[in-house]
Amino acid sequence: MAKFWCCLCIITILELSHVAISRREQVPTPPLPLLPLPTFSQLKWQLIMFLHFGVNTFTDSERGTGKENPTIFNPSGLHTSQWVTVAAEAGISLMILTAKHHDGFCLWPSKYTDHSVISSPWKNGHGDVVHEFVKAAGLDAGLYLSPWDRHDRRYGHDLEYNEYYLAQLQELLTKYGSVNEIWFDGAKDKNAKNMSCYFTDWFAMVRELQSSINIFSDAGPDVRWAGNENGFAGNTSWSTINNTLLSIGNPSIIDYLNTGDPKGTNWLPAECDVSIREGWFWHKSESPKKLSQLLDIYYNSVGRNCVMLLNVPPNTTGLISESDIHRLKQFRTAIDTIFSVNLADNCPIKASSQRGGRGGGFGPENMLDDDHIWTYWSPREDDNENQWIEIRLPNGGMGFNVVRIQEPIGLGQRVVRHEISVDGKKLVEGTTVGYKRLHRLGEVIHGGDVRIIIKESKGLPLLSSVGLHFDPYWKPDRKLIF
Ligand code: FUL
Repeated sequence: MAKFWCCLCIITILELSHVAISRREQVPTPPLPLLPLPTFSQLKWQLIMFLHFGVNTFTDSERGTGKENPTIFNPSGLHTSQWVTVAAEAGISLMILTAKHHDGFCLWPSKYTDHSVISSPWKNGHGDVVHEFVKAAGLDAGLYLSPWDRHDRRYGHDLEYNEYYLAQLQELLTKYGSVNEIWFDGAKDKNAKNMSCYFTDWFAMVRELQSSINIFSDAGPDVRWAGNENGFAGNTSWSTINNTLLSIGNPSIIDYLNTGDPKGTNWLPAECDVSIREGWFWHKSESPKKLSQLLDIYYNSVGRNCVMLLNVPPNTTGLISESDIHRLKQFRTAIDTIFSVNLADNCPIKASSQRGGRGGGFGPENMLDDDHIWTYWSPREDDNENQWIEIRLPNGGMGFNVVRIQEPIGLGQRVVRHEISVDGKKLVEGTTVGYKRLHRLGEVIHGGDVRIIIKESKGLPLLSSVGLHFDPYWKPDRKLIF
């Protein structure tokens, strides 16, 4: 009899574990990713600040000749902690400093040249701006090291200059802790000495010294240039591109850089660089752009699937000017005002279909949570004709004039074309979405069924977030209010 009960127990346990396993097997799994995918470092999406600072700050010029006397560099009140505080208050997470611009003057005491802070009166030649910058940065730090060097006599001699440049890269990437982005500028004058830069060697060295760094250049390999210095990405903006078609300093590829390539086999998102003032360096005669201009740039960079890299240049004292700080504060307040309220929150949301059915983990409600990468709406595999999500916004409440749509780019960029309609009336036709797409509307909408329709996508379309926002600064006739 004991044997009988024992057998029965074993059979019951086996049966139960079988049921448990098969139940787990029924939990819908995420869809396959669509290659190429971002790396972990590329997935960290952010607002970035550029700091152009050097001898040009003291000569009131944009492009130094390389003949500047280092004794002019003397920022009497330099406080890098002020830069960091200003950046953090503006919501910036990474700052990039020009360790060396085209004039060749080094902001750190490089042992390979005298043309640096060593020869300046600042801190009696014992200062190191790069050190003070990374030390102060509670934020991520990045460095710009200009390939074009108008001072150093080795420039123009391939082997000598490449060795010099690599030696400086090694200094910057070994002495200052973690560096999150390195900026290789493709700019050089038409009349500059001709020479080849050994980019492949440089990039390999960077990877070896800093494993989680993003390498920026016109052509990547991690972050590409957006093709202009106005801060505007293409209206169609793919994070993917074919890097075999790219080269550094090649003006014929700027349109390609601006839009990317849906058939691209490399994940290489664009960074939109732009200055808060007209120039990159601080000039007494210049003042910051208007708030409306900064917002235009935000919508056309961040709102077009890109990173916005905003330059805020320290002045001759070594501080960010009060007028720039004031504008940055206005800019942050505006972004918070626009995006901190999502009118879609708590509204009923439905979809054409959902992977794994109700409760399967891929419903449209995922578009209203705070995770914009790993929770998302996915339609069923066989729902490929008519894919949409719809939010019912009650009539009469506050209206919206901005629609935000996001894709879970951790699984690749997919949407090729989309439309937005309200109560069946088409309002917007758009192309790519990517990490974030912002549409400013021609009118304020006060309720109705807001539908986002995917007209074409590469593989199954996935959406991670949607927002209906009100932008009080936006005047559709473009007579901006500030
Ligand atoms: C350009 C340079 O020539 C400018 O001075 C600035 O550094 C900008 C970010 O890149 O190519």
